[in-house]
Amino acid sequence: MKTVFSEDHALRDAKTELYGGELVQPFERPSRARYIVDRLRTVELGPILPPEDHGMDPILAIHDADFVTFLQEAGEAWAAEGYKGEAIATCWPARRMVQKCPSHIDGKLGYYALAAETAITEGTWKAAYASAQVALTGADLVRGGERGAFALCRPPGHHAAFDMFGGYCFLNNAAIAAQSMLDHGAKRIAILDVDFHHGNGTQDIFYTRDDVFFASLHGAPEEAFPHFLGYADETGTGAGEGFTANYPMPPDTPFSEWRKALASALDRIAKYAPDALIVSLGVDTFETDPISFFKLASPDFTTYGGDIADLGLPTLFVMEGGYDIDEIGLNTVNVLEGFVGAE
Ligand code: OKP
Ligand code: ZN
Repeated sequence: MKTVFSEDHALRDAKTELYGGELVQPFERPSRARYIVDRLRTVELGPILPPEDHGMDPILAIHDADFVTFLQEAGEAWAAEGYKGEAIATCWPARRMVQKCPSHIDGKLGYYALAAETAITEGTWKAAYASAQVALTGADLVRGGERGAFALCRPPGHHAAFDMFGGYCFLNNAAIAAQSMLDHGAKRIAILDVDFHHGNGTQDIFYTRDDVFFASLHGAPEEAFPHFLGYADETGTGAGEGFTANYPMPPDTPFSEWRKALASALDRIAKYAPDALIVSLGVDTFETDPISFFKLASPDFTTYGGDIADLGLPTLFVMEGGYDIDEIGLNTVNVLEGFVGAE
């Protein structure tokens, strides 16, 4: 299987994340990608290719232009304010307040942020742009006839919506890849989100549409970030009614239970009969992930890679989360090896 990867990911290197009331080293850090690349090389999964530049159009096909401009300029505007730390949101247009974008950087951050943990820093835009290009190049590979491909995206994307960033995400790489496939002739695309966290951004982007089926397996919103989306009764609206499927699960969910939810999601996807599948691949379902609460073991990742392969669809894996960094290479590549081994 081919991997697409950009060294520009390393430009996303925030020093701080607001966590537990402290500013800590971000869980989402450059070494995550390095460990995955190391493992890809160790098992010789296949060539690792740089992305091709697809420009801004496919990004603007998914995201609000003013939001994208904000992402490009926020770091600078924050520094110009004379603030000493990294740019984080501290106020929001909450219930019964005006949903209008202010001009001050503090207001802009609150307007476009869905959470406060994610700082925008100097190199963030360049890394997010490269990450989207990695996903687009992966989409090209699958469109060009590859049975499977791996877009090693970093930063991740599934929390990013039309005009919101947060949860370590800025641009929605999986959504950008899906739209690119549709714009090149696909009729229907399915997105399967197996990251521990609900893919709120992806769901929101396609919620009213019937040309993208979205299924997510995740920690229940009562207990897990992003807390305000991902309930089982969210199934789509308008033309999109019935084209979203959510599988929220409680703390300590073991692989046996998780796999039942996967089987149900795969069954729904098979019935949808998409032209291709995009997997939002997060391995934070791992039993020792520091910020998550499912109980998958390393061999389980191989097993479910095989389950996904059994669908028989052209499949693009797009990297999302996973924070037990010592094991992130093993767990991620296990999924890909499970997929390849079942072909
Ligand atoms: C990004 B991805 C837990 C706080 C969670 C944000 C997590 C973002 C996850 N106490 N903070 O989906 O892996
Ligand atoms: Zn996650």
